[in-house]
Amino acid sequence: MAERKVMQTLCRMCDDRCAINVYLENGRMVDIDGFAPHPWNQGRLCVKARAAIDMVYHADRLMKPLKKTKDGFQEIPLSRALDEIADRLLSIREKFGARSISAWKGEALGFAQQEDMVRRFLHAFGTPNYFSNDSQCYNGRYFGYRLVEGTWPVPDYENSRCICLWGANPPYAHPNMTRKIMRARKKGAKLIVVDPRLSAIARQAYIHAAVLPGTDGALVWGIIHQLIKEQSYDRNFVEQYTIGFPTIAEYAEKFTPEYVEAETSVASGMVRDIARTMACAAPKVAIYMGNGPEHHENGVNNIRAVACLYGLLGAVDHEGGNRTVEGMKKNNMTLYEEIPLRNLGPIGAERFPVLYDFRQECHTMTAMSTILNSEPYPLRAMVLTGANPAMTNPNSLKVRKAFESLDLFVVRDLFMTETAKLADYVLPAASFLERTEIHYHGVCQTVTLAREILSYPDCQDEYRFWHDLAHRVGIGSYFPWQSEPELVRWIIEPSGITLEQLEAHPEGVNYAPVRYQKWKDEGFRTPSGKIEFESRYLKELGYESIPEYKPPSYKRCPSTRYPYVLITGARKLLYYHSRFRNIKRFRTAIPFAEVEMHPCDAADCGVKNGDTVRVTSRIGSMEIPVAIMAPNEILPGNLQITHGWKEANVNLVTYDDRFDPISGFPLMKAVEVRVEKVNH
Ligand SMILES: Nc1nc2c(c(=O)[nH]1)N[C@H]1C(S)=C(S)[C@@H](COP(=O)(O)OP(=O)(O)OC[C@H]3O[C@@H](n4cnc5c(=O)[nH]c(N)nc54)[C@H](O)[C@@H]3O)O[C@H]1N2
Ligand SMILES: Nc1nc2c(c(=O)[nH]1)N[C@H]1C(S)=C(S)[C@@H](COP(=O)(O)OP(=O)(O)OC[C@H]3O[C@@H](n4cnc5c(=O)[nH]c(N)nc54)[C@H](O)[C@@H]3O)O[C@H]1N2
Ligand code: SF4
Ligand SMILES: [Mo]
Repeated sequence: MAERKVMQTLCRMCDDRCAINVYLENGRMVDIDGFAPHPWNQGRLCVKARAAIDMVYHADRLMKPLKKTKDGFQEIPLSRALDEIADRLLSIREKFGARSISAWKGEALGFAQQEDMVRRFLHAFGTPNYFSNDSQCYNGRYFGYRLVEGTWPVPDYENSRCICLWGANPPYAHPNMTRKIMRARKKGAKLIVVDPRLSAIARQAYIHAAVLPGTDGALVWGIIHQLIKEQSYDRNFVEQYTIGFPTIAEYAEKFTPEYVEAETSVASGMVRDIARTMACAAPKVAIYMGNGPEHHENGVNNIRAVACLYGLLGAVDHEGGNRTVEGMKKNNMTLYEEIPLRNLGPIGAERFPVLYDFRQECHTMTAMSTILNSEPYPLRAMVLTGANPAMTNPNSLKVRKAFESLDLFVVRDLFMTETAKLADYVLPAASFLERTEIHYHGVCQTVTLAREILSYPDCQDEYRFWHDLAHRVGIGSYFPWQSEPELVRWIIEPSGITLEQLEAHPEGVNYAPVRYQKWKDEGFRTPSGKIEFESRYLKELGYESIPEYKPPSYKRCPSTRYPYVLITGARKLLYYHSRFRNIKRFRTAIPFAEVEMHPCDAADCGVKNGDTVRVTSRIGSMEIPVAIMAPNEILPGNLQITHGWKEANVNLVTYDDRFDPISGFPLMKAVEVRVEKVNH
């Protein structure tokens, strides 16, 4: 008789982290379904959850450590691989100093303890050079909000009367968010979507404002202009809880609806409609900003302007508006206080001081140049885990060159990716179903234990890897915990919640009740304690003090050489960055990459559906088949290509040398390109 068992954990095929039941037969996973008692997903799952079984048991899964030799990759015992890596780290440190060593944590590992243990290792070893996918994700938005409100709040969709999705497409990117939005819409909330494309969510909208890429700031300022002109902003809130109103009121003057229309292509009447719809619903206006606005040269200021708009609507930390999440008390794994290393010159911190001040992140694009030029000092070794930057960072050719020129490059992954191929050592990693970690669902303020369901001998979990390496390079005392559960026990200790409680409650444990308007007693977590329409902190760093709108380059100086504006990275439901192309049923559904084009542009280029075109920017070029969209699905002059396809890698053309000046984010959503038909 087969031994059957069911275990609860969290899905991590994306960062939504839905609660799941995993069914096992004789220790082998046979099915996954939703675990209904968890408040986050209430039993619902998206199509990716079950594909975790295909991923874990995939025939191409790496199972043994590999070392690159002149005859290609050769298997090597795990302990020998770790010994050799440790020896090389020590000798590189001896020769070039500790800061020549770095690590990179990718999106696949999430953002809690897996990130912190990498940071801990680095500081214990003596180097500040921590890199992650957050050089191009999240921080742009986080900074925009933090500068104005002190933190990035979550939308309170279900109590909202007006929902605005700004450069986000939750039906593909955030399935649980979509459910909440649809429920609110049924209760009468008006949905506004700001997106150059008619995305899946834009199809559901009451108003779809198809802005030109990178012109969001003009639209926000236009809304602000209307609110002030019609005196429909929250005067009491503004007087008591904000600073800098006169300055922004003066700046907003020029953003008349007509000016905004010329800048953004959103009709002037629609600008007025948006402002009135928001004013009528205020303060129950819930705005969510996605990835769309942050991959631009003016991203943070455009996002900051939206955060200012919350202030004017009085929607900050308000029921039906945007709520500030409370964190759980916990022990901090990082060593930034015990061993501060800013004096060692973290890569990118001088150029993008906010990135280091707010997040202690180093800048991945600067790192590529540093590796290649040793400026301002040599960066010679990297341990990379849960990322595939040869596909996901801009300017892939340069990324490849940089990784190839390292003295030591170690990659931990489940598969032999384009990045892993460049490594000296490839180590098989445990998947999310093979490790134990905690996750916080900020929206419901619960903490949940994600549990190890199975394991493979050589596929180490993240903690075991850093622990074993630390003990080999003489910093073992910083990694005293014997296992992940022990580490979790230490992390959660100050919360008063125990590991046993988490084990007994797979539906999660609520760590703090949801409260609104906390600012009444606590103020805001900004330097002034108020909402900062104007930022003295930024001014002192040499930036403009208010979020001025700067038109994107393609508008300021249009290029005849590169006349099209390429948006990249619009999510597809089935694929996650460079992941899951190897899952057969997904590949059958979406078999190849395409460049999405307006029919007029296709006619201009003389191409039809399925023809191959060459897309070229100043950085590089790539070839890809054409998909002609309906005329209302994409703006004329714009193209869209989703990243993550090795057969058609759009990051061969994205810029790694044009940045948002505050976040350091690369320009990936208004890339000037030309398009030519390829005759094969
Ligand atoms: N299935 C799936 N889910 C994912 C991911 C995935 O790869 N696959 N990735 C995850 C990650 S790490 C992230 S960061 C999130 C991202 O989640 P979202 O931010 O929701 O990302 P997208 O679905 O790409 O939606 C971004 C939208 O912005 C629009 N856009 C582009 N440029 C502009 C602009 O200048 N202004 C405005 N207003 N809009 C613009 C695009 O057309 C697109 O529709 O998704 C997460 N979820
Ligand atoms: N042009 C363009 N580029 C973009 C974007 C865009 O919009 N446009 N979006 C950017 C954004 S927002 C992000 S977040 C980044 C993401 O970029 P990355 O962080 O590089 O994410 P992935 O490509 O998904 O790579 C994750 C890797 O981790 C591996 N993996 C999966 N599970 C595990 C695990 O449990 N342990 C370990 N060790 N490895 C695992 C996977 O096999 C995969 O190779 O991409 C960015 N790149
Ligand atoms: S939304 Fe889908 S992929 Fe993401 S955690 Fe939930 S079930 Fe998994
Ligand atoms: Mo991301």
